[in-house]
Amino acid sequence: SSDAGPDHTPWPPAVAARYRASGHWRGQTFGALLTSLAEAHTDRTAVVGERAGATARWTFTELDERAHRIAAGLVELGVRAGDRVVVQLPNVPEFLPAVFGLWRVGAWPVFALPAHRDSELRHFAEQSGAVAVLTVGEHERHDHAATARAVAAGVRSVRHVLVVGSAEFDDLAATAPRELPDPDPAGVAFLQLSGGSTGLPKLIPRTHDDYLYSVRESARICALRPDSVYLAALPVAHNYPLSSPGVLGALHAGATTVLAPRPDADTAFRLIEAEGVTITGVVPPLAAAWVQAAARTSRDLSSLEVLLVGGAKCGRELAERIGPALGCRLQQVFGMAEGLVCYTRLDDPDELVLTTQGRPISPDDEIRVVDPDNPAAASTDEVPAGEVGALLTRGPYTIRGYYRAAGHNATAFTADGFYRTGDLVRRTPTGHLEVVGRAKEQINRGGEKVAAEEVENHLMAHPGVLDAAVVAVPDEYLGERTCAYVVPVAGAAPTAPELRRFVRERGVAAFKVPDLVQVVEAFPVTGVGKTSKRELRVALAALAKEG
Ligand code: J2J
Repeated sequence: SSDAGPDHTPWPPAVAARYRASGHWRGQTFGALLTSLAEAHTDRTAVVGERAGATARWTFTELDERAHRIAAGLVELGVRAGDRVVVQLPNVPEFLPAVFGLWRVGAWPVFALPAHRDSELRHFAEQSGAVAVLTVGEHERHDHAATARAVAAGVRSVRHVLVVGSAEFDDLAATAPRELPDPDPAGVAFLQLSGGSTGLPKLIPRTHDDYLYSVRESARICALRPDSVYLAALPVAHNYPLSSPGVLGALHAGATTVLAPRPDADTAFRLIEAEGVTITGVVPPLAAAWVQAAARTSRDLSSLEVLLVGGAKCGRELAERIGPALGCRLQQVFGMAEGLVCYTRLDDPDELVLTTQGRPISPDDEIRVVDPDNPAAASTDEVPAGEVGALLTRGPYTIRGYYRAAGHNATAFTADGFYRTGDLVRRTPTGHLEVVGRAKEQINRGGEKVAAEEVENHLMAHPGVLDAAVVAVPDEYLGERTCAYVVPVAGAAPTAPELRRFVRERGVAAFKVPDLVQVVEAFPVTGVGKTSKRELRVALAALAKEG
């Protein structure tokens, strides 16, 4: 790509010094953290998870030991500090020792989601220059190992495919532990994925120092204690169940993490009852499904104290039903893999908990609500207090730039280092944020993010498609779904099912396949001749009215 420039953008040295002086950044790596957790919590249960019909129940000591062995095995394989490894693991217990093993080596996990397919994994491997892909075999009727091998065959840097559950992986995980130098805590620890709005997902470089700060504070804000039990219901590689407070917050507190193989109410309620789960996090559609299921469940959910809801807007109606239906406290969370995470506090007045998406983790999270009509607004272009504007942020755990994306960074960040979140918010006098909309070209499909341009590019690869525009349609269950407007080339007549199949067969996550397809003769245009997505949304709303 044209994105020449430094691989990533560190915080300015004076700012970094400030974050260290205030105790946010403590110079600890994830590997060192696990060592100290194992010393403090030895025989307490760290992780409970299921794979291939068997339940694993590992103590902190066992988790630490497994991570040491995997680290040694990776080194013997030739994986080195600074190498990138695409990790595509569903909620299997091996996720934790494998990721901590990589961290001990100083290798960087690149966190793919289980839903990602060939085209996304290839992009992550290419963009990061990954040396290996770590995955599972068959999962939810998809052969992940085969996908990983296809990626390895197509991307030169990829030398190894490691499959959890295979004899090779078992051997690697049985390697004798060895001393390894601790990586630089100020250095990159892993690459997260952006929800994206342009083209393919961007990679987000997070450091040990910055991420551990957000994890530590999240655990405190969510009141995690050693006797807490956190249920990871969502795919654990995602930033939310990983760190808000997520499995890392639970580990940090010496609590137990339970990995749900699936997020449905049957599975989750079974685990809540069996493991005495005290806290978990879901997206709004899942919260709605759990609320419904709770009315007729025979499971005992009385251990549940807190339900986090975030990833997409939780409307007031749903928010009000959660406490009564599930017998727990609602905690809203508004976060992003780029950094900033906001929580309603457990002792906030109900009104704030029901109507806002929380306030930032850190007193040093800087928030600016700026002119929403100017995509290039500076951090000084603030709207009057209490009005809606575009959210900009910078702080001790928000990145200053995407990985290997200098060109994109020029518009995604302000000159003074604020990240343009693309979210439209209003700020209350208490400093809480209410998310009221979005200025970015992204569809939020019940928490799963779809970059309009990525799907448009897939559609435009079809020989019968001249132009494509993907927009959000309001949806009662998911909040939003995707609608692809398509202009055919002269003489072609691609049908909706054909186009949906075409996108799916290009190897993309199922949630990116357009829910609706409308074939039209031309797009409405704006004054300067650009496709008017606003008018397309209006047209869709009219269509929906006609029923
Ligand atoms: C409205 N929009 C929200 C909310 C995220 C914790 C929780 C969520 C994420 C996440 C995360 C929202 N109401 N409560 O990383 O650590 C939308 C916004 C935001 C984008 C980020 C975490 N919570 N959103 O969802 O990187 O548009 O992270 O900018 O996937 O999700 O998406 P993502």
